[in-house]
Amino acid sequence: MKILVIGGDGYLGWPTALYLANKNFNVCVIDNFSKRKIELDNGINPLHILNPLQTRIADWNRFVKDDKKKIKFYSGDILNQRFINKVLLIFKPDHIVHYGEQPSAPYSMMGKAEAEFTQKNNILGNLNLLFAIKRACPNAHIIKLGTMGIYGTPNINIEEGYIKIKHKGRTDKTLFPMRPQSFYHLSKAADSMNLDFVCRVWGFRVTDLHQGIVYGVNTKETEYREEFITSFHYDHIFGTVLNRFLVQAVTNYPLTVYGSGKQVRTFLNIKDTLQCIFLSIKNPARKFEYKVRNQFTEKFSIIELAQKIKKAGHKLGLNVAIKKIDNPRIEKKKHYYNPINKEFKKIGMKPTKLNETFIVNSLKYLLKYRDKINKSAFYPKVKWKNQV
Ligand code: USQ
Repeated sequence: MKILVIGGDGYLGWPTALYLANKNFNVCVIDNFSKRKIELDNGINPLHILNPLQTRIADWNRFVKDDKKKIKFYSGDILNQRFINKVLLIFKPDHIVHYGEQPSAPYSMMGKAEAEFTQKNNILGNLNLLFAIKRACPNAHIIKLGTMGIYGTPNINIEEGYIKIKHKGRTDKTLFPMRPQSFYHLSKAADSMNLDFVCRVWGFRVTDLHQGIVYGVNTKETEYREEFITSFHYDHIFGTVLNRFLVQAVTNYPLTVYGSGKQVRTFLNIKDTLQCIFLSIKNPARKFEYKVRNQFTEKFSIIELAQKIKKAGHKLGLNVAIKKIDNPRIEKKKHYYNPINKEFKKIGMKPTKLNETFIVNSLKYLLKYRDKINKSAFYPKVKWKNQV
C-alpha cells in the first residue's frame, strides 16, 4: 500500500513517515521546507539542529536495509500545481497524509504578511492537492490534519464534525459551527469546507482529523538513532504549551501560563498521533464520505498542566515556578468545554495517558540538553491585538 506524507520534515510528518515505513507501507515524502525558512527569519531553532531531510532519509534507508522500509522523497511545494500533479501521477498513492501546512497560530497573528502566507500556503496548497488528486488518483483516501481549534470554545458539547439542528420545527444535519481563534486555525476551517465539498461533489474520500495539542519528544523510530530525532520546538512561535513547559522546567524558567490558565484544551501524546494515522488508514472514509474524527486523548486546563509539571519537577529536585502572565491571545478566561472523541475509541484507539512517569522521563531527557536551550525564545512576543 502506497502512502504519500506531505510535510515530512516536520515535528509530526517525520515520525509518521518512519513509523509507516517501519510497518512496511510504501512511503513517499514531500516537503517545501517553509517551516525551516520561518525558523531562519525569526532566529529560532528546534532543540536539536537537524540534518537536511535528504540526509535523514538516506540515513534511515541505510539503517533499515530492507527495501520495503525505504522512503522515497521529492523536494517541492504543493503551491506549485505542476509539482504536486507530477508526484501523484508518478507515485499514485492509496492514502495521502497531509501535514503540509504552516502550523503556528502565533506566526499567523504576527502581521498581514504572515497571515497571508499562512492562509495562502494552507488553503491554496490544499486546493491544489485536491485538483491533483482529481486528475491522478481520484480514489485515493485523504487523511488531513485538521485542528480542534476550529471549533473554538462553544457553550455546548463539541460533536465530531457534525451537529443535528432543529429550526422552526424542521431538523437537519450540518457541519459543527466553526469559531476559530487565529488566522492559522481559520485556514484549517477553510480547508475543512473545501474537503467536505469535494466529498459531496466529486465523491472524494476524506478523513479530517481535528487534532488537539500534541506533546512529547520521541517515538519508537526516532529513538533508534540520534539522527532520527524530530523537530522539537519550545519557542513562542512553534512550541506548543506542554512541550514549552517541560523545557522551561529544566532551565528554571517560570512556566509561562497565559492569563488565568483556566482555559481548557485537548491533548495527546505524539505516539498517539501515529496510532491515529494508522487507524485512519485501516478504517478509511468511503467514497462521498467526509469523515471527521476528534483526535485527542485527554483534556486539561493550562494551570492544571503547569501544576503537574511543577510536581514532577520537584521529584527531580528542580525548582519549578509558575508565572501567570498577560494573555497575548484573545481567549475566554473561563468557559465550558466538552469535546467528544468516540470515533477513535470505536476503532480501537489505546490512549497513552499523561502520567507523572512520562513527565519525569521527559524532564530527565531534556536535562541532558539544558545547555543548548535558548531561554530568550520563551517569552511570547506575538500579541493578538497588535496585528498590523
Ligand atoms: N499557552 C500558555 N502558555 C504558553 C503557551 C500556550 O498558557 O507558554 C496556552 C494558550 O493561551 C492556549 C493553549 O496554551 O490557550 C494552547 O496553546 P498552544 O500554543 O499549545 O497551541 P495552539 O496555538 O492552540 O496550537 C497548537 C498547534 C496547532 C494545533 C493546535 C491544536 O500549534 O498546530 O492545531 O495546537 S488546538 O489547540 O487543539 O487547536
